[in-house]
Amino acid sequence: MKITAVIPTINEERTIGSVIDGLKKIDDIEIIVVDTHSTDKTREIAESKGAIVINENNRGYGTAYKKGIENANGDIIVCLDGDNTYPTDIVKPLIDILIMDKVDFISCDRMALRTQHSYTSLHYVGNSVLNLTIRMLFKINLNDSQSGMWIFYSDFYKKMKNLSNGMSFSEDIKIEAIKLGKLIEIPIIYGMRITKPKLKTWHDGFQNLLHLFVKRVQN
Ligand SMILES: Nc1nc2c(ncn2[C@@H]2O[C@H](COP(=O)(O)OP(=O)(O)OP(=O)(O)O)[C@@H](O)[C@H]2O)c(=O)[nH]1
Ligand SMILES: [Mg+2]
Repeated sequence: MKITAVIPTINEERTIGSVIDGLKKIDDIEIIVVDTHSTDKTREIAESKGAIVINENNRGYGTAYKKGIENANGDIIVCLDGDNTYPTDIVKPLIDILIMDKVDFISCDRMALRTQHSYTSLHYVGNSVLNLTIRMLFKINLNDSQSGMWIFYSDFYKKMKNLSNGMSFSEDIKIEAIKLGKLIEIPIIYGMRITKPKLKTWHDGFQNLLHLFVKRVQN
């Protein structure tokens, strides 16, 4: 099966190279970097390492992922950040599990193995509130509703609707996956971000919370 990795980026020059190098340990992997207005060397580094770089002019984490996944040729898609916080070494075993366990979607869980070092108490509380809200509104149990590393079949993704263009894409894709098929969460070791996050913890956290209520009313 052909594998495509999709990585959204804005100014990730310090880390994008390591993420790509880690992913290249998988034979014949296609790596797509969807970049929005980086003013540093993110695009040049990604291209020099053999990734396909797509420019997306419109801001939005979800917008970037939609563009990247649309352009992917893989049967299986791997999604992760360009900040080198998610482990690339685990991608290969996760692909094996996706196939052997006959599931449609794997979401990586940062909570089970979390350390104070890489995942702050504020993030933990925020994530827990969002997990609880999802449980109440959609009757869905997730350990890490905000995780940004997933592995799934491209044909499965094509069935999904109602995916947000913003940071809420991350909760939307899991809710859709559970609605349409079988999702499992697998614990991973989350690393520390060494550069400035694009996420605005309070702003995006509340936005993601509000989004869940709007989604509940609309669906
Ligand atoms: N193309 C594109 N990439 C984005 C956008 N917003 C965020 N990203 C990238 O998406 C990934 C996730 O953003 P992060 O800032 O790491 O968000 P996060 O992981 O929730 O927050 P941290 O835990 O602080 O890292 C990173 O690789 C960003 O560079 C966007 O609007 N467009
Ligand atoms: Mg990140």
